[in-house]
Amino acid sequence: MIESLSARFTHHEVDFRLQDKLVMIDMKNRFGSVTLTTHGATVLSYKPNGGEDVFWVSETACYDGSKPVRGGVPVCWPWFGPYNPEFLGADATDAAKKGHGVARYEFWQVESVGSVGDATQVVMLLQPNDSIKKAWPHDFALRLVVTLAETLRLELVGENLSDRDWLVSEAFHTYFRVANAGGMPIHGLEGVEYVDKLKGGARSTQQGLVLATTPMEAVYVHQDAELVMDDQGNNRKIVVRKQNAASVVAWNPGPEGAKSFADMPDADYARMMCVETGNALDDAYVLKAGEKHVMLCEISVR
Ligand code: TA6
Repeated sequence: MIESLSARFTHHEVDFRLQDKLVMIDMKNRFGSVTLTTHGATVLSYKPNGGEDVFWVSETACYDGSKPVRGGVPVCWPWFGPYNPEFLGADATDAAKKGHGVARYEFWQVESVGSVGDATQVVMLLQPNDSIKKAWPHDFALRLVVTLAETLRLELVGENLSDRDWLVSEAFHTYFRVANAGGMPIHGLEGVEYVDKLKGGARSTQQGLVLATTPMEAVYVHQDAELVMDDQGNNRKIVVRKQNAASVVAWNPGPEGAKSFADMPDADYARMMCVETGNALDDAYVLKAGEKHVMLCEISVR
């Protein structure tokens, strides 16, 4: 497996290796390094040159393919959150078992590896298989384009190759590694409408600067401004820019939530913060038959 990938996709800045049962793809150039796995096309590490990892990954994550690796940037598609029959699944019982869509549970193919100017780029491709068809019986092509340059660019390209329109919701479910989640300022959400999942879905408008709490679960909608996490303990600001992604989900499981996850150390809720960018709730959109949608998330550190 590793030998054939290395032979097919020879590039001086890209290596393949196994970690437990999962194929890892290491990208390294003058801007830094990135690691992703073919399982779920989940990016697990991003180290801007000489810096600390931007992403948190659980030390007790599963690397046998039995469940998504907890951490990094899980790809949620073609639905975000619990399955909703409105999303057009065939077998609701099967789809209901796949929280956050089908994509993060599947092994993706490497489609291409190359240089784009000074940047290194890997393109991952997911196409329907028997497991996917049970929950999502519509023809599609889903690509994740990972580009390592001065920033890390993630583009999720969803193509509706079926003959009917779909309602799609999606997200990069990004787990950021931070020194202290509780109280961390998150700039860019001031004045934005949000749904507070910890208050039964109550809707409010964000008054002033967001200071993260542990736990927290807030879905900000119709938002397109740049986000800045002030990761003071690591003496850095993590910047997230996005295109065609109108929602931001700020999630932290808190101490009780962390304890409920077998694949998360109990104390780690304090060292991670999910600031997810995508299209959820009000921002779900219709992807018409034959159309394509490109969602961009660009991450950098200053
Ligand atoms: O994005 C927040 C959330 O939907 C939470 O409700 C929690 O379920 C989290 O995602 C993690 O979900 P997972 O299925 O990866 O355990």
